[in-house]
Amino acid sequence: MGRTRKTCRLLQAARPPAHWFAPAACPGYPVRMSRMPVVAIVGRPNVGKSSLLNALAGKRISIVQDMPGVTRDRISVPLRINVDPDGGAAGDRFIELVDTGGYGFVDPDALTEHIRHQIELAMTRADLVLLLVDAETGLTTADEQIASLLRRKSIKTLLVANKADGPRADTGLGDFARLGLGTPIGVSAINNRNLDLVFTALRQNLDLSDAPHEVKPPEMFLAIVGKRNAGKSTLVNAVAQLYEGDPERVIVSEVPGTTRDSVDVRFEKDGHSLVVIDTAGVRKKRHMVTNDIEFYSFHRAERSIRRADVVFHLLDATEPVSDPDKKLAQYIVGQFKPIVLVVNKWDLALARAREQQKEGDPEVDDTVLMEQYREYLDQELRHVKYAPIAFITAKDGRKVQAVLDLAQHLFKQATERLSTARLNQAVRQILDERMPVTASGRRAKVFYATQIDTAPPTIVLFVNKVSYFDDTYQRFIMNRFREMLPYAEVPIKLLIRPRGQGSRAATAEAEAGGGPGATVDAGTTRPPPRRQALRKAGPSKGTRASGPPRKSGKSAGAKTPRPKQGSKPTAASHGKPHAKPGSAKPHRKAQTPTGPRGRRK
Ligand SMILES: Nc1nc2c(ncn2[C@@H]2O[C@H](COP(=O)(O)OP(=O)(O)OP(=O)(O)O)[C@@H](O)[C@H]2O)c(=O)[nH]1
Ligand SMILES: [Mg+2]
Repeated sequence: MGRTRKTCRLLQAARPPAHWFAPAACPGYPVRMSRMPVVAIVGRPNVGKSSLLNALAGKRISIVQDMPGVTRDRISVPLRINVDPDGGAAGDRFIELVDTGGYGFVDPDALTEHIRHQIELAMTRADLVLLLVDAETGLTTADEQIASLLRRKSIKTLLVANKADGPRADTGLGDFARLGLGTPIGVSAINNRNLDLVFTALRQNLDLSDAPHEVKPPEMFLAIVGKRNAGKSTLVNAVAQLYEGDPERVIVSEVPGTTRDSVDVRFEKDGHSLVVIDTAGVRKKRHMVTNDIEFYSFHRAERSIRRADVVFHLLDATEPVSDPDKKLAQYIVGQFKPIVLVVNKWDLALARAREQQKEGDPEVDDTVLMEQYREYLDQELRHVKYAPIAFITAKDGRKVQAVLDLAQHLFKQATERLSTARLNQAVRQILDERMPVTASGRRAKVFYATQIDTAPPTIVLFVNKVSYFDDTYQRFIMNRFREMLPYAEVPIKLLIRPRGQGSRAATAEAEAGGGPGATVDAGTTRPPPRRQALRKAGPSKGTRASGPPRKSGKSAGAKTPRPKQGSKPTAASHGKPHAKPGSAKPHRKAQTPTGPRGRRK
C-alpha cells in the first residue's frame, strides 16, 4: 500500500487546512484547562506526592515507587470536587491536580536542574500548592527550604503530612507548625486516610465559582512512542508551543530515558480537546529487566498505545531502524491502532547528507532524500506499509501542525462506518477479481459481509467454510479493502465466520479482541439476511481462480515492485544516499487516484 497523495499534500502543505484544532488565535494565551483552578503537589523526594495524587484521583495516574526521583515531569489530572452539601452531581467542579518531581533531588542522570525547573513552573502556575511533608521522618531542612521558597514567591500553600497512618502519628504533627503554615492535615495516601479533610481544605481555599462542572472526554488521544531520545518530548513541547505558547511542558534532554512516566497533556480549543501522551522511550528488553522503573515505564508506554486513538511512532532520522522499533510497530499494529511513522530530526539528516556530499555530486535534494527514506522504511517496517510517513523537525516545530492534521485525518478514517450495501459491493468485486483456491477444489462462498465496529473498522465475512479463506487470501482481501474502501491508511480487522454465526456473536468477539480467523461459540445465530452467496464460486468469465489479482479497472497498476532487499542504511540514517539524488525510484504510488482514496475528505 502506498501513502496517498492526500497524505503527501497534507505533509507538504505550507499552510495546514483550517479545522477545529487549529492553533490558538492568540499564541501564548493559556488555553489548556483554562478555567480550572490548578493545585500542585510539591515536596521533597519520596514523601508520597504521586501516591497522594493517585489517592485523590482514585486512579493510578503516576508511577509510585519506594525510591526517590521517580517522577520527573509534571503529571496532571482533572480532579472532581463536589461543592454541594448533599453531594449532588450539580455540585461537581473540576480542578487540575499536578504531581511534581522531588524538590532537592539530585538526579544521577544530571536532570536535577530540569526537574527543579519543572517544579518551579508548577508552583508558580498553581492557584494553590499542597506542600507535602513526611510524618514518619518529621520536619527536615529540605521542608524548611521549600516552605521558605513558597513564602518568598507568595504562593498560597496548604500543609499536608503524609504517612500519618493512624491517630498516633497525628500527635507529632504539631512540630511542622514551625514551617509557618499552620498544623498540617495528617493523611495516609496508601490507606486513603483523611482524604476527605484534604477535599474540604481544597473547597475552602480555592475559588471554585468559575471551575468547570464537567470535563468532557477528549476527542482524540494521541500517543507518541519510540526509542529513547527520538525526540518524543520535544514533539510534545512543539505542540504545547503551538497551542499554548509553552515550550517547556515536559523535560527534554539528550540523556536517554529522560521521560519515565507516560504524561497526558491536554489541549483545548473552542470546546474541542486533544490529549497528547508523551511516553518513556523503549530499548532492547534485555537492557530493561534490571531496572524496575524502566519496566513500569515500558508498560505504561504500552498502555498509552492501547489508550490511544492514533499513535505517532517517532523514528530518529539519524539512527537506523532497530529491533525495538520493529517490535514497537508490531505491537501498535497488533492493537489495530492507526499509526504515523514520524521521522524526526530531519534537520540533522539533511545536514549530514550535505556534509557527506562529494565534489561533483548533485545537490542533496530534500524530496529525493525523503523518497529514499520512505523506501528504506518500507523495507524495514514491512508490516506497516499502509502507514503514512511524515518528516518533521520537532526542535523547531517544522511540520508539527501538518502531522497533527494527519492524526486527525487517520482518526476520521478509522471511525468511518460503511453501509452494508457498499461493503458487499466491494466484496463482490474482490471475489470477481480472484477467488480463494481450496485444496479440495470445492467452491468458496461469501454469503454476506457486514461492518460490526469502527476504530478499528471491523468487517465480518460470513462464508461457507472458514478454512477456504487462508491467510494469503485474507491479506489479499485486506489490501483490496484498503484500495477500495476509505481505510487506506488504517488497520482493518477482518473476521471470517461460518454462515449462521450471527453478527452479535462476532461483535462480542471483536470486543474481546479476537483476531482474524479466531473462532467463537456460535451462541447467537441470527441468519444472514441474504442466503445467496455474494458470488457463486468457480472462475467465471473474466475472473481467475487463483494467482495474483488481475490488473483490471481501477486496480490496474496497483502493484508497485517491492524495493530490493538488503539495501540497508538510508540516506538519512547515515547521511549517504543509497541512490544518487535524482535517481530514486518513485515510491509506491497511490493506487487509484480517482478511487476511494482520492475521494477521501
Ligand atoms: N536537531 C534536532 N534535535 C532534536 C530534535 N528533536 C529532538 N532533538 C534533541 O534530541 C534529544 C532528545 O530529545 P527528547 O525530546 O528528550 O527525546 P525523547 O524521545 O523524549 O527521549 P526519552 O524521554 O529519553 O525517551 C534532545 O537533545 C533534543 O534537543 C530535532 O528535530 N532536531
Ligand atoms: Mg522524553
